[in-house]
Amino acid sequence: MTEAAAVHLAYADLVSLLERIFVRHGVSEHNAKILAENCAGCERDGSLSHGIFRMAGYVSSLNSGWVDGKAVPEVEDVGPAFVRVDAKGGFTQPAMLAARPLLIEKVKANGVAVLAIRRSHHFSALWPDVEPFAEEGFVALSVVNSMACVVPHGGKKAVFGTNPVAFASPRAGAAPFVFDQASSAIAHGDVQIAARAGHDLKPGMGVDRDGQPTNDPKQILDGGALLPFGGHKGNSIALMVEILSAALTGGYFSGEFDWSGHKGAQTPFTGQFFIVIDPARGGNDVFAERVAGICDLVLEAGQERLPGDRRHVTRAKAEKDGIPLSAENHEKLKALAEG
Ligand code: NDP
Ligand code: PYC
Repeated sequence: MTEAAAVHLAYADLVSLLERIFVRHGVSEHNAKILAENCAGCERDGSLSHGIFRMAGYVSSLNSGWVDGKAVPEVEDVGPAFVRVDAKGGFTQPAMLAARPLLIEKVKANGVAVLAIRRSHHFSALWPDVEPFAEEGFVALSVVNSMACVVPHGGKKAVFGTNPVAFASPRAGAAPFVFDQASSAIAHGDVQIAARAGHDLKPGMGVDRDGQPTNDPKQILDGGALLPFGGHKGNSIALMVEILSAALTGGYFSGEFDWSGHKGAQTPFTGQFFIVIDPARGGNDVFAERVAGICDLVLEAGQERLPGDRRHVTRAKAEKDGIPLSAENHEKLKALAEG
């Protein structure tokens, strides 16, 4: 948040405000609680591209009839280590939570299990999906594809979504090690935020509608596209995410779904994939200590901080002082809840 914060809300108060917005716009109370906790958690941790900034988009998608806020996911037990979920056109977070007990049961029984969610909408950061697994002692990796806005390396047409990958591992003596990153050079949400603020992007993030490099976020949003991070290497990760999140789950590729009949739709209708591992099966009794060890080595070698550190510092401050919101954003949320 760049402007001075006029309001500091306790996490529980922000959750309750967001819950009211979701329910008012057609989300079941069960799903609204899950989505509100997810979104408030992003805001609390300073994941601002997926915090309250996204509420107008959630509402717009719900109002357009594109996403079913009342969807009840169907969990299928399809193998000793394989769980599938049909999210039935709803959000992925309730689908994941519906499958979680069976998934954990399978991880405990087999040492590893996968979860494939299809026909689902994901409009948030990915770290809230994996961090809780690591807090329970498991290693987790998740990927989700989104909407076509990334041109393949050397290509001309957007094929990939911004396709993030998130990974979480227990770490002795500290919060789990977690990273969560788009496979595009920048998340689409951050391009929107830069466009709104009138800031240019760093070079190498996107192209305009003619495929020419541009640093102007508005040109990227107006018919242009993003680039994968790291050239051909990020490109392969984006492609892997499409394969795991869509081909494997039975969901749509990022360029495959047609939302043109739903004016205002913003939430990508794709799939999400998880691998969850019980590290105890690795036969290493000091797994979490080893993770802490390699993290320490990285810091001793000169890396300023580890992924997740910024979030935890922001979270601790928000837990002490409340979650900072500008007066304007607070008013906008209240209007969405009441108007
Ligand atoms: P960032 O580039 O901001 O951060 C990526 C990761 O790198 C984070 O784990 C971050 O940790 C870490 N990091 C950042 N700077 C440093 C540093 N200097 N040293 C060490 N680690 C660092 O994220 P992205 O822009 O790639 O993605 C933003 C969000 O957008 C993600 O949460 C992602 O899930 C979400 N997203 C969601 C999509 C969807 O379809 N739902 C699509 C694309 C993106 P920290 O958080 O502590 O800064
Ligand atoms: O920020 O790239 C993004 C994004 C896409 C879908 C949800 N967030």
